Amino acid sequence: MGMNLTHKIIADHLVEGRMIPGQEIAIRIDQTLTQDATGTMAYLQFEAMGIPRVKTKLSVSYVDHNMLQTGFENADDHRFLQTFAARYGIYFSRPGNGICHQVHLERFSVPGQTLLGSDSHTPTSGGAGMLAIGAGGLDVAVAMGGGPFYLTMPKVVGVHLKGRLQPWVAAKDIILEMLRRLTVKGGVGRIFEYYGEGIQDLDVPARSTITNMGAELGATTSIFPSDERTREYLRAQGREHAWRALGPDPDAGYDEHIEIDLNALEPLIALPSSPDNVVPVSQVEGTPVAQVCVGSCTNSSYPDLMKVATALRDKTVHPNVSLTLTPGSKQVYTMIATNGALADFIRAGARVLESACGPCIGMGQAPATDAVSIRTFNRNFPGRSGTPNDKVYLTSPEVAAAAAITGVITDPRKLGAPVQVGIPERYIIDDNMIIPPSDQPESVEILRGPNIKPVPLGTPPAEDVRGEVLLKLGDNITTDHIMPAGAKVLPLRSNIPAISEYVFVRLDPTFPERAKAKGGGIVVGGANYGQGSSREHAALAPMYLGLRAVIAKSFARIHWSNLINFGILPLVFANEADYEGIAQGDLLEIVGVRAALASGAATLTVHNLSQGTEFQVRHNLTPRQAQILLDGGLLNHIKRSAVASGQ
Ligand code: MIC
Ligand code: SF4
Repeated sequence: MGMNLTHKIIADHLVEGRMIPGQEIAIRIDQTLTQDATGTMAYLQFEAMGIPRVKTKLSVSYVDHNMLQTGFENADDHRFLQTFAARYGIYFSRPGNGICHQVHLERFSVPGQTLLGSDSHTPTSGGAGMLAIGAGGLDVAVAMGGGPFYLTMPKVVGVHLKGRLQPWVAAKDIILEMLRRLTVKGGVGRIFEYYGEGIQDLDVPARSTITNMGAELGATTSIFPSDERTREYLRAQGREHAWRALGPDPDAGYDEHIEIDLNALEPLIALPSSPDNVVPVSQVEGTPVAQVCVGSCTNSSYPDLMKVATALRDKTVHPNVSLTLTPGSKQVYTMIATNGALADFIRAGARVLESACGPCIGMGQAPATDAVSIRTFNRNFPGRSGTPNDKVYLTSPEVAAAAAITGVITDPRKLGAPVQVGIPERYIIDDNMIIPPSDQPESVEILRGPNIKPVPLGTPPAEDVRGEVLLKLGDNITTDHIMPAGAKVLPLRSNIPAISEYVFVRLDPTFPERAKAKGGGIVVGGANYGQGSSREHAALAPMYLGLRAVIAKSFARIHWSNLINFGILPLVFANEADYEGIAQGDLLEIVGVRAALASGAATLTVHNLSQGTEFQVRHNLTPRQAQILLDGGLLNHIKRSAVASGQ
């Protein structure tokens, strides 16, 4: 049996382990990316490692999240990031240049290379045949220092796209269909590799919509082959030299199979408040809409925006609708400004925002109370827009355009002849907003504002870990629940003591105060705990409040690694039924933690001292991860290893 593309790229980069699903492997990382909301911590951690210059082929620092400057914090952070990049050999994409994933795809993606990014939507570049993975900032810092990236070898799922997309049906509908079938936890421990005749109709931006939102499946990543469509895209980007043909062998095998018949696919929509709550648009047609937001790293490419602009031409946005536009990059923005499509948006009444994440991460444009917001984004987790009890729906740009015009959810097939827009022959290329690293790094002074506080370190666990159950939660808890983002909280990303005051506040405003009063404690969760973003703040800030362990039915990949990196024990119920026997406020004692981690024993006993019961949990850690926890987190572990090896 031949090899699939995923296995080929992993085999090319494998430094430890074997490609057996479920086993830990380590891969070499060619490129890294960070964004500002996770970048400051990642770079502070890189600095703590004492490495003078990044060792990757390419590292890029983007500024795209923290764009509202309502105080000094964000601007200070941007200045820190710019000076840090100049000093340590990192390219700096200035604020205004665009969303990290869109810009990276355009200007830096290289088929067959590996990319590690401190943002969960890093798989966007998988649309151009990269193995692109999202991770916590500390893992990215290690990769910048030349260290490998450790991950659990995923199963590779072959996704066969059969047939052809029908008019008004978009790449977004393919990934919404995947979410409808598999749910937000269906991709955990998996990489989705797309193939089949149906991929021929998808240009690279369309493919990247799919790989981007594969993050919502919980997948490790998603990937398309590098073929003539990839070549055409790289050529239009003036980078044909980066292209090489790369795909699965004709007789490639996959661990699992999925087939989607594009002929039968129709426009889909994710209802509030989970990306897998997917139904056909026709089912909710007529629902009044108050806001439409076009943009985000999922759907803000040139073809996406041109489709909306064309639909809006000579029309006015419905009087009850506020339409916002966030172009994905300066390149896309310049293109629509040059060809007149921006004027179509403005004339129609769109509120044109800067090229950044914007409303996707609650940086402004929170919708009105009880108002339906239609977004071309990838996440509609509760409250993420900034409005409590928000009603955010996720759709393709086509469906968004239809709603903006009619004021109600509308099947775009009713708009008449479909708008056909592909990628241009040649994009407008001008990298003037990407600053290369300094050639005199010693002379660069790193500027730190008062918002930038040192990274707190974890502490090694006691032999018996005792703590109160501070919260008992259900399934699919997101990192937006654990560590909210938005305009108020995001500026504190470089200041863990300050941001820790917001841990879990959307679920329970008393959490930070209770955690501090009790000297920390334990959280109990359901399945897929910690899904969503890569933000390590969802581990770091709880660690700062004294959280020692999370006991859950299962964990999302990135958050699980982040918990380990910051010395919080991620434990799963040996018997899920034991979840029922725990109440919030119970006092738990996990016995023999150090001994179990050191000996490799996978099962630990937990005494519920309040209920007088006991149950078993498992830690699922490799010996390497167990040692990280014994040392009180990855930074401590790196320091100890350096001391031990005399470096
Ligand atoms: C997100 O979409 O949730 C974010 C904001 O981009 C996060 C990163 C962060 O929290 O800074 C992500 O996806 O990893
Ligand atoms: Fe930015 Fe939204 Fe993409 Fe996250 S999902 S990187 S917030 S545009």
